[in-house]
Amino acid sequence: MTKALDRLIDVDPATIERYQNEGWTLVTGLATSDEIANYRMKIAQSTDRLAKNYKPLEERDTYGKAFIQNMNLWVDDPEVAEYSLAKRFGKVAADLMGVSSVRIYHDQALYKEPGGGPTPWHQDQQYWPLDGVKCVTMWMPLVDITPDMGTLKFAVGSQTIGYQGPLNISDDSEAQLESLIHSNGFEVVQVGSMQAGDATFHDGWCIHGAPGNGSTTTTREVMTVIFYDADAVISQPDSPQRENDLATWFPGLKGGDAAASRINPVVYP
Ligand SMILES: O=C(O)CCC(=O)C(=O)O
Repeated sequence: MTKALDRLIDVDPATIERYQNEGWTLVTGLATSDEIANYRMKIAQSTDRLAKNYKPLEERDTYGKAFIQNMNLWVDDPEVAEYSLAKRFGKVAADLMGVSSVRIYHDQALYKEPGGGPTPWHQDQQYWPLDGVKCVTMWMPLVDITPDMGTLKFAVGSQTIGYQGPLNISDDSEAQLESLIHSNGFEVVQVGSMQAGDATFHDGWCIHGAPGNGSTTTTREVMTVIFYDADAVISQPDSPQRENDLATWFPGLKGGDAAASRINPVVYP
């Protein structure tokens, strides 16, 4: 029997070209509402199990206000693993990056609570000891969302400028990257309303962020999965965040090793 989410879809060449030029793209209807209904519940249960004690929103810093973040849910629950390791998602990631095979780096649930703050501008790959490696983040809402609940915004084409230094998500990354976006003349686009099961994909270097969640009642429930070229080699970590990620997501490995620990299985093909 075919496993859930193993039905593959083809990405049209225009979408691949847009992703490669602009650093991001939207794929509508990547998962059906029936598929999402099941995994949404499993992801919420796993999020509850992994959740730490959160302070009230007003007592958190800018990063803490942006979302409740829980990582590697697929290791916590075999049904979430069906979702995060789904061939359907892995194939889209491989097609967009133009590689034959991808591994998972990690998944993460990002719940922006009602009244939750904006997500400052940042580049994902500055956290990862994967310099020079093709990486992509899939970002999928598990409920229908409108832009004022915090759909992503992207600085179009900003992946072309690569690493801009170790700038963690913070007021600093917001200020520095905002000024860089202006000086480079990058157009900023925000994704419109999305249905549960639609997904955006963004390049590891594409500068992105999100507004706060203006809803007073509804959490922006999002699940993300990060994929990278399965043949990648780990780069020498050159910042505390990359040291930390190396120990967390490539346990037992070091710079120069194949980026293939026991928690980075090949997802596609
Ligand atoms: O969900 C958000 O607000 C930000 C997500 C993000 O930056 C990412 O998935 O790379």
